[in-house]
Amino acid sequence: MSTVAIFVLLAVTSCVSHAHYTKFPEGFIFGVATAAHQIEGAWNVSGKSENVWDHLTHTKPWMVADGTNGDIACDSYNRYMEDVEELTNLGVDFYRFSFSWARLLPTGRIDQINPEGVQYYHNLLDALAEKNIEPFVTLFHWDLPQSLQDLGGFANPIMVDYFRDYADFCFREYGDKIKSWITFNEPYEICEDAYGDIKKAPALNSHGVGNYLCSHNLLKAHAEAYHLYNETYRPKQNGRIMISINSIWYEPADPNDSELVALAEVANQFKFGWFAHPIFTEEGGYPAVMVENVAQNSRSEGLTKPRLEQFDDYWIERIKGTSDFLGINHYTTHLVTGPGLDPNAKSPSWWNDIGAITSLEVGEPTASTWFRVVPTGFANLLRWCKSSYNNPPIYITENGYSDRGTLEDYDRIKYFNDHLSAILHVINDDGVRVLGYTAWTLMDNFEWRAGFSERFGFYHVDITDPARPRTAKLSADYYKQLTANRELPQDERFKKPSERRY
Ligand code: GBH
Repeated sequence: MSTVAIFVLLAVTSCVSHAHYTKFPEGFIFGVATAAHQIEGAWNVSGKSENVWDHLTHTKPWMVADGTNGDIACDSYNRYMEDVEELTNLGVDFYRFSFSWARLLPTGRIDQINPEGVQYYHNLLDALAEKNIEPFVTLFHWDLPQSLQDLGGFANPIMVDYFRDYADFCFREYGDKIKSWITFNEPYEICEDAYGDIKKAPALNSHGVGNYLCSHNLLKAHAEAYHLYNETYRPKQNGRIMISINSIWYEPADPNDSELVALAEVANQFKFGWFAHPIFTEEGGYPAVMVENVAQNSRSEGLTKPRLEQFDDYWIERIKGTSDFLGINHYTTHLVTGPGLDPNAKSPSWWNDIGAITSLEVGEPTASTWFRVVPTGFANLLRWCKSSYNNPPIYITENGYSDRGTLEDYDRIKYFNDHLSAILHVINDDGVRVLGYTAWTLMDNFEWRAGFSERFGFYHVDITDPARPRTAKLSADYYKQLTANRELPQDERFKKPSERRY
């Protein structure tokens, strides 16, 4: 073979293996997300009752890094027309936002409906319709009415009924305006961070116990809402309904170490599989390794029954297949470095039930301690979802980057670009069915226990000013160009000055 031929061959193969995709497929949709408690404010006006985040931030203000809370937040309750203007500027196809349960149903039950709260979401939906922005509505993004928490919240099986009633109300009231529903945002974060730990409200710290009670009831509540929609509302309203599961993706620190590879798989089953396996597999129920590990640990703790109860056949069948799409929230990847008990883990706990040591020593840091930038992990997660869950249709329902709020947010742009590029790769090279992408988030907002100290927005929000002025960051321009051309923006001005070619 001549030198020229070899050169051509190399060029072609390298082209194939490192293809640089920029264009999104026909029909791929782009959106942006927020959550009620993080943006609305108006925490105690117009009939809204107290939710678990109001309660936590008012009774234990020191639990939020900068002492802020959601009392006013971005004031979206009063300024939703500004939100819509920003969405219009970004050129998004859809807006993912959440309903505040305590604003719609102040008792948490359907015995009291708050007309002002109901009107608020109608106004927002109508304003979106006017701009041709499709709503994707999350029913539950962490802000449980405190009165239901006082009954045990998701640790109490009655929540299955209460959540179904709340969903029923929302489908009936808004179903002709909303074609895309998300039941729960990040069930892991609800159950593990809020019931099993103190990372989220109500911060119960019932490690290894409350977290598993929660998952049991939450999965049933999700399934009941799905069936209700599917049987009663879908025939008339013609929409779709899904769940959004967050992944911290676990990679083995050494991909050639088979023990670490197996352990990372266990960690992914505990993290993502905990909620995905019951819904998205043929087999249904919790992942086998989870059931086994918890049963074994529970026995050695002297318990008479496992801390994680198994679903019976009725519930296995009832929960299976209850999501039209796999909704994935993704931010970061952690490394599994070895077997053993994490010295910081409580006992018993979800962590100890996994039995792995992890590390964050990978990728560039962000403003959040839990968060490093690892786009390759995102691609691996998506391929794993394809193979683990029989190639489901996928929506990325959150993905975004935290800094301290700079307007020239080149690192955020790079994060979006690298993660969008990972999506194009897995679509084109691996046949993963990603249908849409949601950036987190429209504007800097109340980042839970981090308050306003970590900022994820396309728009900067000045929280020292009562008017909450919003200023577009450079990333807003980037996203606008992306949605306009449906391809990765090539403009040099989106690169750091030092990295520009001219
Ligand atoms: C999402 O959660 C949420 O859906 C969204 O509301 C949020 O604003 C966004 O991400 C950005 O964080 O106590 O330091 O260990 C993402 C997953 C999991 C991120 C728990 C923060 C714990 C922080 N979250 N995590 S820490």
